[in-house]
Amino acid sequence: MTLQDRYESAKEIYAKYGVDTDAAIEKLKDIPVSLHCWQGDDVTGFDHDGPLTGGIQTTGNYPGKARTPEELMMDIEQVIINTPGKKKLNLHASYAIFEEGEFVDRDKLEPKHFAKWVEFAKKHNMGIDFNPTFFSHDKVKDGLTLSSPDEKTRKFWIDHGKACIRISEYFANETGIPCVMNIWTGDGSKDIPADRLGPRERYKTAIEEILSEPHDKAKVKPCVESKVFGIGVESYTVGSAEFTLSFAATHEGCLPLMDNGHYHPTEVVSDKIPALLAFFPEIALHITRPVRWDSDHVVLFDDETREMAKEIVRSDALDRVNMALDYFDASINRISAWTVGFRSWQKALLSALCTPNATLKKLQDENNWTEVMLLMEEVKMLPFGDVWEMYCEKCGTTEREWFANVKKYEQEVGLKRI
Ligand SMILES: [Mn+2]
Repeated sequence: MTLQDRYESAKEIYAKYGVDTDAAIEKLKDIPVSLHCWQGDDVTGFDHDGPLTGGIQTTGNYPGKARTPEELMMDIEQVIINTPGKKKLNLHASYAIFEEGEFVDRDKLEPKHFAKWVEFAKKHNMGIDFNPTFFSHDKVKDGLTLSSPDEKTRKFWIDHGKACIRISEYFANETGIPCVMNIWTGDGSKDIPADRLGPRERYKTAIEEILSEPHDKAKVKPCVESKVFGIGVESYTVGSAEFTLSFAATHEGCLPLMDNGHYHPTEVVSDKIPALLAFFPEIALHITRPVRWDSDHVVLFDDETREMAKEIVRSDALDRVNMALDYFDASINRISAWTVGFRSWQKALLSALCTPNATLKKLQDENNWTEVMLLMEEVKMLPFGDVWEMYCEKCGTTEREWFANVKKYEQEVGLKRI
């Protein structure tokens, strides 16, 4: 049986449930998902030699890590080839590219330091999202940046944030696509603080100062990302969930960003998505897979990933949720990790688009929970794999052969990086 035959059969089965698989495929093709550059080099970047700090950690030492901008771009191209779906490129400020012998600190970064990334993004028809990098730097003082009691430290990081606003606007101007700029810091303390309010008041003022940098709100979309705790920052996080959510709610144009690794293990972001959509015109997500903590495992096509995608689709909010991946695994082939994660989120979205959402909603409103359960279970057994394979083919990639490409690239390129 050819893929076309299998797809036609699947399409007929889905149609009986009121699902138009052709329409689902066409729709998903145009939905951008932001691909994070930092899976390729374990969040190292190009502007410093020190270790990764800020309460985050990569584990593993698989060979083939990208060491230069050129290598990282080559690797990203492999991910592009191996994955279906529209992409944006997600950069951290620490991935600035300097000319030979040139260096400026993060507070002095300029658009020109990202010109090569713009060229790369244009080559692949991608918009760019951006992140100031408030970690892995010697000006993180006593674990604090924007909330530091030291004015000089705070100013350095505020200036970094402002520089990033200017760079974000440059990305939007160059690509013609708005830039989502996310503010996350690992600010907090290992042990019980004596003052929880002071750092938060300083953090609030500092973010306000960053956002005071003139920018076109249609081009730059600033976000604030919360976190529950980090390694070495177990007792107190300045930018907690309540802090960032309240900040976004009270500052027009600022979006709340939820990272599903940044909550208590029994909390689910899938339930939080519609809660925020009831209030915010737009929200942002970092999609990851926490295993007991914010471990940033590779995203899989698992229950909570699917549930998050379902909530976005059911809420008819694909154009209101800025979706970005955020994970890094150094223990397995990095390009495979990148590819599996991106494909998993695509699968979750396509699967959500192939769910009889209108029927399920109607049953719920009629208080017919018996059939809600039955239909939800029934839908799980529909021939989704055939629809997925057709989607991959229509996007010019394959379900079955991509790993052969990864293995070949590893032999020819990755393993030679010693
Ligand atoms: Mn994140």
